Amino acid sequence: MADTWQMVMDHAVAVARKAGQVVCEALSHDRSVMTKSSAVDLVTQTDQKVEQLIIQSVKEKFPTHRFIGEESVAAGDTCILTEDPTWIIDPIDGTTNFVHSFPFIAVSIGFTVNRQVEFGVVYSCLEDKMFTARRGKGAFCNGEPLQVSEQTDVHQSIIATEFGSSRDPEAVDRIFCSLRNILGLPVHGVRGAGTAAINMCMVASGCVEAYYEIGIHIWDVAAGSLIVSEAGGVLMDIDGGDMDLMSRRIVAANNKKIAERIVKEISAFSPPRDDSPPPK
Ligand code: LIP
Repeated sequence: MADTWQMVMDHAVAVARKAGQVVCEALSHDRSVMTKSSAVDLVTQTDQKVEQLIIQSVKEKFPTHRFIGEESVAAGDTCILTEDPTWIIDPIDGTTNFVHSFPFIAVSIGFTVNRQVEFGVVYSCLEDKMFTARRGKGAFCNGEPLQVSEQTDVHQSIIATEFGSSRDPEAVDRIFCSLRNILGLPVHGVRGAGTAAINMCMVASGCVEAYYEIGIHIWDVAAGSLIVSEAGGVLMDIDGGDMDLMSRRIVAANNKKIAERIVKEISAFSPPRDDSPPPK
């Protein structure tokens, strides 16, 4: 019997590539920039157009599937993960990069069944790198297998993180406290692509030992979480517990030793969960 989810994943890869082409074409036009949760939480008409392109193409082929899309949630859709087959979509991960033509921009599509990620697709469209993973079947970039770094010494590592889009003073203080702690271990370096999805693909590719961030959303990390684990990496919450896709906190690393070492240095805080009821 044909593998049901493989057929679905094949569609995800095709629509991610098409979406990436729309994003790249939009780079040569003026981008109308709007804001969401803060003056630095940006969105453009291209984000909205690409999300609708993906959703409409899926509805035609898989009419019973559900969606959690960044811009649909921003427009008021609920962010509740059920057991139903669900597409978790970030149409442009790295929207700020897109607005500024900073060359790391990804279309990220995660797919869950029974609340478990069955496949992840991250298309880094300016690099033309299609990162994919099926649960239990490995992770790949343009068809080549991915393997995390074998490094076990955090002092010989590169760590990725982001400053995020919160400018709340306490959150900013904690972000810089964590950054200072990790930089001072010392580590070889700290990097950030400006997109959670590509940061996680860099962990899966072995060029970064770990990525952590507080403030991300499920659509930023759902696809990348499977790509990391299928490349041999580990995922956990900022406090060392199990990763919770709705918690807005993540550590993705090449191995448990590096992950747990990073956790010790993070000044943790808890943004409102993605599945929290909207403020009244
Ligand atoms: C981005 C994330 C990134 C985070 C940014 C932003 P977006 O997603 O990928 O990790 O630091 O604040 O949330 O908004 O570009 O889809």
